[in-house]
Amino acid sequence: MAQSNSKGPDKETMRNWYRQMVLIRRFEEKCAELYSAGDIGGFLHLYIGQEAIVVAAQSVLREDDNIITAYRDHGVALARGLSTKGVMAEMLGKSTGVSKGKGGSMHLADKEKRFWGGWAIVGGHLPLAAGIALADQYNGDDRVTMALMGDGATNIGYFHEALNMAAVWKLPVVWVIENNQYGMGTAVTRASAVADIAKKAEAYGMPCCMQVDGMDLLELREMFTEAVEYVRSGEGSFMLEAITYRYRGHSMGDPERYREAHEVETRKADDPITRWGKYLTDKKIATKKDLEAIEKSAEEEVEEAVEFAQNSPLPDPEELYTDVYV
Ligand SMILES: Cc1ncc(C[n+]2csc(CCOP(=O)(O)OP(=O)(O)O)c2C)c(N)n1
Ligand SMILES: [Mg+2]
Repeated sequence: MAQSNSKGPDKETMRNWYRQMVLIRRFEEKCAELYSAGDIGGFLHLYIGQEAIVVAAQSVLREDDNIITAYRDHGVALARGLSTKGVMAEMLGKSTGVSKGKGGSMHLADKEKRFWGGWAIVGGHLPLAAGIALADQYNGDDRVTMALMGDGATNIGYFHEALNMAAVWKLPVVWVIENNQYGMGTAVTRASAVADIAKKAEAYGMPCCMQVDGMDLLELREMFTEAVEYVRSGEGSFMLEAITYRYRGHSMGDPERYREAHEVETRKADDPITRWGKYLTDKKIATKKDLEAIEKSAEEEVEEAVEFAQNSPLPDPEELYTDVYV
């Protein structure tokens, strides 16, 4: 998705970022409804509030770059350009889903788009990111690997092992911490010895201490641009921390006893979608009517995806024996 030129992004591209964020939001609101109705099973972790991060990240990546994330992965899949129908069908466990209905919410992936998943073990995908980057480095490809993770993942052994190897071998990875303030129900300040997570980069000799407002699309783009340029030039890894907030529970059914309702309400003033919409109208890049039309078209896309998913067949029982190692 090449979205900018030397003069900066054009108006259509900027409106498209709005559409991508709205699409993710509407998609997940619909998923919450379908989950409550029993149409989606397993776990469901919503990205609501964090949309600007992946849309900004994707806007500076090349189509052949790699991206990998944890279980809060619907936004990455949609921003990466996986079909809304295929992602929704996966949510419903249908054979037309991006993982043939066998992965579900936490295991979205697409090999052709170099979106390597969707991983449920906290931090478990970080050594994989290092391995993907090592393969590119070995083959002389100038691809960048972007690895997104939560704040909680930075307290896991995998994180420290992966960052150490990445630093020793100067692996081309952009490590993105999505600090949404909580790991399940534990506040960052209670779980991380250094709550200022961006500082952890220093321990591995990476540029320090890159922190960015994760609710601000333009600030994010600036930092991602710097990070991707640094990594692609062969300097090694770059770690950045995006300060964000999730408006919904950790997953569906989270009683949210660890925070007050007014905390969530207060944080809603920072909503990345409202902010970006305001920027577009203030700068006369879009009218309120344009934004409404974008919202309507995103809603229609989600409705069509639901219809497609509901009318799709379940995987054949024989599929239990395909795509397995042993
Ligand atoms: C190794 C491991 N330990 C514990 C869990 C249970 N668990 C699932 S999500 C989560 C919190 C992770 O928080 P964070 O990395 O901040 O990501 P967020 O959910 O906030 O996006 C935990 C502890 C797990 N999936 N894997
Ligand atoms: Mg978190």
